[in-house]
Amino acid sequence: MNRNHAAAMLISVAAFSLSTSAAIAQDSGAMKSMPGMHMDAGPAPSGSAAGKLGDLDISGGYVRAMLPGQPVGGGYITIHNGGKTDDKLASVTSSAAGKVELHEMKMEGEIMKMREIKDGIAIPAGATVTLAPNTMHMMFKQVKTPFKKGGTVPVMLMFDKAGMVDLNLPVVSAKGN
Ligand SMILES: [Cu+2]
Repeated sequence: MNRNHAAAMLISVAAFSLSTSAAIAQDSGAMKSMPGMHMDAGPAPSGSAAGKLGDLDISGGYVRAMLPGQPVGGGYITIHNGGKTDDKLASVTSSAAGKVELHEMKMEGEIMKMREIKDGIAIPAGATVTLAPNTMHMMFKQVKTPFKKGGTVPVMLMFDKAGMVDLNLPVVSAKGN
């Protein structure tokens, strides 16, 4: 894992606590059948965003530059839950996009398909969950200004237990470096 602690300067942590939903425990099996979840997609590019929120260590956050005509942007991040309680990445918002969805890639026959993960991404106690090319990603829709290499994209990650955290994700090349 490539962690750049200089990137931590970009981060502010908001320590709000969200009320706990009774439904969380039932939802944690959502990612069980993800074939690509443990695929090694290589290290995150240098300069990627990192932060800490309660028991969660966040690292490797970045988005890819958008190619001309590309309607949506993709973002990636790694979340480690060092605590004893399961958590869940419930949603992501960004002032740079009308909405941000959580997506997973899945092989259907020989075709890689993308679909929305509607009930959030489980971050079990002790686990490290990586959103990386070919597994899962943040999908930015209704992007206001196409992501350009060298820029940053602000996001707010909302977790069921840990609360929310603001990160500025650096924009790397469309190829991911
Ligand atoms: Cu997608």
